[in-house]
Amino acid sequence: MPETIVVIAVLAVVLLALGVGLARRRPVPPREAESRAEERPAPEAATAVETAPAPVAPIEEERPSLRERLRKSRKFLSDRLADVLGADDDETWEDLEAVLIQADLGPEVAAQIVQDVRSGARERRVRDVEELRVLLADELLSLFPAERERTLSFAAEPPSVWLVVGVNGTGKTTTIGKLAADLAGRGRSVSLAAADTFRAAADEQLSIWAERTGATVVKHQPGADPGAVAFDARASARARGIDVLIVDTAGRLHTKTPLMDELAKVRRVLEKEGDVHETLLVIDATAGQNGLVQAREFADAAGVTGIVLTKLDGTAKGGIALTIERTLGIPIKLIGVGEGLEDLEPFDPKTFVEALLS
Ligand SMILES: Nc1nc2c(ncn2[C@@H]2O[C@H](COP(=O)(O)OP(=O)(O)OP(=O)(O)O)[C@@H](O)[C@H]2O)c(=O)[nH]1
Ligand SMILES: [Mg+2]
Repeated sequence: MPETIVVIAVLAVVLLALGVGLARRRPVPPREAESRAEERPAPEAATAVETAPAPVAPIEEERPSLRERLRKSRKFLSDRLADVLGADDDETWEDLEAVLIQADLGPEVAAQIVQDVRSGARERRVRDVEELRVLLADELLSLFPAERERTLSFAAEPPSVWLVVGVNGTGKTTTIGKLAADLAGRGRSVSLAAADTFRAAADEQLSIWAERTGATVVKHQPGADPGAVAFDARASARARGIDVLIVDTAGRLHTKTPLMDELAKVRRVLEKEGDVHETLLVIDATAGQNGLVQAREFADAAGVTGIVLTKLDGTAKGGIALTIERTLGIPIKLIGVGEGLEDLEPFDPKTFVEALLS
């Protein structure tokens, strides 16, 4: 009898979880103007294309809110703000500057913010910690221009081609999996190009994501030319009328010139047959100020159109987002807040700043 109750309880939890998984679909907002691609003959045999079964609704627990996921960053700032904003003396403001620098805002940006908040506080005779928090939130928000485009670009005529780049281990392949899941949920067909031919298990990892999301994978032999994989994947995507092709690339140090040249070549090869609609640079938020250096180098080599800031769930330092936007003017488009399929969020500056300071 107790076994029956346990079985019923387990079934109930599974059904509930399935219901939650199916009911919830979060946005990676598209900007789109598209039509179907003309049908072309299938690509030649050199390219291996794997087709995976249709996606299965994930079974998972109720997700914590973004605010909860940014708990570490939030706690870091808010704890210190309470200490710091007690008195209006030079030391207090220097302490606030130090807190912002610790949160990865970068010294120049932090100094500017503190100067502006301080003069704003004086003008408005603000004494209350809460009011100061609002002033600070406004200042931080002003670093993200409202007109900056944060949605992902789609081609007028499929396939849309998105190239994903970044240093080793930042979360490129995981982000691609999450993007594929989101697109599949919107009824888009997705193909993934395994242009990381450097690491032996890279294409297997991509194939696992493809299986989970119903995408196809185009791959060559290990060690093959990544440009050739990307080129074939584009041809294959067009021939098959795929909506979005996402190209995975090997992690590479932004300081290694030959590797950065290789990336520039992948892009050039892709562009032989049409536009690259997004070049997404994946940055690990825990890398701190190094993220700024990475962004600069990758932007030079591959023409980055947007940044995906990952692992924000695991760091006390979200400030690099503000520094990159302010210094390089490249929009943060998405944030990664966990390792699961659904842990990708569109970046919304207001929500982000509120989550950091609330
Ligand atoms: N906590 C957390 N972990 C993440 C996030 N994104 C990726 N990861 C983890 O980071 C690790 C590396 O992820 P990958 O997707 O393999 O990174 P990559 O950039 O493709 O790595 P290389 O191809 O080797 O350069 C994995 O353990 C992921 O689960 C995130 O938003 N939050
Ligand atoms: Mg990878």
